[in-house]
Amino acid sequence: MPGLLLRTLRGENCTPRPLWLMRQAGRYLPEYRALRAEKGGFLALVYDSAAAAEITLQPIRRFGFDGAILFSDILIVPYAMGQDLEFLAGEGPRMSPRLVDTALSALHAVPERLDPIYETVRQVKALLPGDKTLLGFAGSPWTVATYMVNGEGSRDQHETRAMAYRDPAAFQAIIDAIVAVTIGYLSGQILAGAEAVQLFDSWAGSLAPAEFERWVIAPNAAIVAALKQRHPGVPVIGFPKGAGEKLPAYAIETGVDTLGLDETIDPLWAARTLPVGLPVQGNLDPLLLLACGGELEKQALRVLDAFADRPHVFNLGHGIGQTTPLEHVEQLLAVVRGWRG
Ligand code: 1CP
Repeated sequence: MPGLLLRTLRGENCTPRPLWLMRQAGRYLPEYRALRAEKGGFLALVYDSAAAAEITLQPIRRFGFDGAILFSDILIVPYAMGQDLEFLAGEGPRMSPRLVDTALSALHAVPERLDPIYETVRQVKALLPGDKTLLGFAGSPWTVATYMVNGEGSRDQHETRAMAYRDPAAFQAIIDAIVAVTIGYLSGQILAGAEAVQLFDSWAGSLAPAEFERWVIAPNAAIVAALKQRHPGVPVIGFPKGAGEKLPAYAIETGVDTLGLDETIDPLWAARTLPVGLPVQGNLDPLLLLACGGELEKQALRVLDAFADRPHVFNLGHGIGQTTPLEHVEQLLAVVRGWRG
């Protein structure tokens, strides 16, 4: 029988609630820091399939989470589209050439850069217990485009939003190219063993409503439709961070199976407003895992109670903080595992 997480993503209201944490494989884990120190930089880890598979499995072994998310990054797609990619310690990703000043057609695609990621998926799948769900992922086109255009992260995605207004045809071509590669990439992950996939749209919140329709909803809808055709029955989780009041339109128009909610969303508002029966994922503030104590339990229960009437995957509203004490994760697990509705 499929595990709790996969059943929930398929629309079953399961108790206890399945849980996993965004960025669950990473620097808050001593076993991750040890392997990273041994192997070198982040990209070296991603491209060492055995190491990446081990890192994917570390949080499952330690905490027994219901989902294992592939250890990789959303920027592997632009890397395969021909941009150079580096992760600078303490500063984050740098990509070149930047599409703000170089045409998309100047890039030479290197699709082989996706192959080691599929190998990681195969290795994890071979080792993962059958009641755990293997999650693949990709960035959503808008979020990936913000890095491709600007060459690095930015506070308000200024360069990319400006380009989309200034030259919508050129920007549409970038989005269309990312959509095409992302469909192939997620499909490849599914063929290699991913049982569900998540689309991370971390910067969806920076767009005005008409731009949100065009650059967030439309490309995600295209990806979901293509995946549904190729892999019916494989759930897609959409996580449009910062989408706020645009969430119902996003859920209905993209056709995602499960909607990821960030911590700025009031769970009671979401429970009232989102389509009846739509599975949701989220949305505890990751900062509460630093604070711990009574407030952690109270807020986790508030999230759990709010979504009692629909399928719910417990998660954070965004990635777990690097300095999170492991005991606090244990405390959260006990609260979620103990909840019976
Ligand atoms: O120094 C290190 O150890 C590298 C830090 C790191 C890690 C652990 C980066 C660099 N990426 C990752 C892994 C990662 N990234 C995963 C692995 C699986 C897991 O969740 O455990 C996933 C799903 C991502 C997704 C990702 N990468 C997103 C979307 C989610 C989010 O956090 O908003 C984004 C925006 C990125 C880009 C990226 N990669 C890395 C950094 C530091 C960033 C952010 C850059 C910025 O601030 O703009």
